[in-house]
Amino acid sequence: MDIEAIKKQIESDIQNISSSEGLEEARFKYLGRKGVLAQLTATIPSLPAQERAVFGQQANILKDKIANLILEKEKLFGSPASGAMQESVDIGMPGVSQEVGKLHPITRVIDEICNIFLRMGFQVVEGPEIETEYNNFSGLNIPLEHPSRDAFDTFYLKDYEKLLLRSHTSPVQVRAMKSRKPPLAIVVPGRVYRPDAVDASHLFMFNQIEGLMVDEGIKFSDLKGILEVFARSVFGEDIKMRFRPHFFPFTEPSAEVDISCIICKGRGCPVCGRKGWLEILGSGMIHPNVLRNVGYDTKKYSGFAFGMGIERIVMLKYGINDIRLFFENDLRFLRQF
Ligand code: 2NM
Repeated sequence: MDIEAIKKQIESDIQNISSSEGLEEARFKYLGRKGVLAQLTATIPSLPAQERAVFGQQANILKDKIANLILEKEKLFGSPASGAMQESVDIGMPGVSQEVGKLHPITRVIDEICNIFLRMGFQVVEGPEIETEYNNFSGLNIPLEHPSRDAFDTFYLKDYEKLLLRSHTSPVQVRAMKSRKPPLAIVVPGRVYRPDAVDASHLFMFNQIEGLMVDEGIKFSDLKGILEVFARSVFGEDIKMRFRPHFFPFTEPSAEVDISCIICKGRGCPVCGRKGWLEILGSGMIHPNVLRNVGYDTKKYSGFAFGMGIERIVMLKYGINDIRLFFENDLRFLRQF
C-alpha cells in the first residue's frame, strides 16, 4: 500500500475543509476507531515480516501528521465547541420578548374623554384630593343637613376637622371659578373617595370627570349639544340620548343623562335591566348660589356642569361586570386592553 499517495490525498482533503463540522468529520474519518489509519494499522499483521516495522513507523508518522493538520485547521475555526454552538442556533426557539408597558384602561379612557372635550375648546384642570369642607360642600350649595356630609358618608381627616378626601372633583371647579373670570370651559378628571361598602359596582375610591362651561348666555341647549358630541364620540354615532329630570344641590334644573343600551340597542337586556337605557352621567345648569359663592354676577353669567364616573363608563364600553377588576393589578385582566 502506498502510504505516500494516501498522505497526499489526506493532506489535500484537510486543506479543502471549510468548517469545524467538516473537521470533525475528517477526524472521525481518518483517526477514528474504524478510520483510515486504523484500517492501515490493521493490515500490518498480514504484511511480509520484513516490511512490518517500516510500514508501522510510516503509519505512525502519518497519524501524527494528520492530527497536527487537523489541530492547525481547528485554530482557524475556533474551538470545536464554540463552532458547534454557532451553528446550532435553533431559529424555532421563542425569542427574548420585550415587555412593553401600556396605560391602564381607566387612564386610557380619561385621556380619550379629555381629548374629546379639548377638541371642543375645554381646558383640562386638576386639583388636590385633600379638600376643605367649604370647597367640597358649602361652596357647592350642599346644605349642612345633606346626608353626604355625614361622617359615615365622607372621609374626614381626623386631626384637621375641616379637611376631607374630596367626594367629587367639583371642588376643583370651585377653585377654577374663583381664580378665573368667564368665559370658562374646563374638564376635571381625578380620584374621588366615598366610604361605600365594596361590591361589584362600588369602591371607596374611583375616578370622575366633571366639567363646566360659564359665559354670558349659556343655555341648557348648549349642555345638550356638548354632551351629545361627547356621548357619540365615546359610544358610537348611532346611540340615542335622553335627559331625565333629577335633583342635585349644585344645579337647577338638573338632569340625569341616559344613552340607548349599547348591548341591545334599546330593546332591553340584562345589562340595561331590560330598560333599554344606560345612565352615564349627571348634569344641569349651575345653581345661582354656586355662581354667587365664587363671585360671579348671576345676572350676566350662566353655565352648565356635568359629572360622570369613569369606571362605570369603561365598564359599559368594554362589557366589564366588576369594578374591583380595575384595581386588583391582575395582568390577565389588564393585558386585554
Ligand atoms: C354632577 C352632576 C351635575 C357639577 C356641578 C359643578 C359645579 F362646580 F359647577 F357646581 N361641578 N360639577 C355637577 C353637576 C356634577 O355629577 C354627577
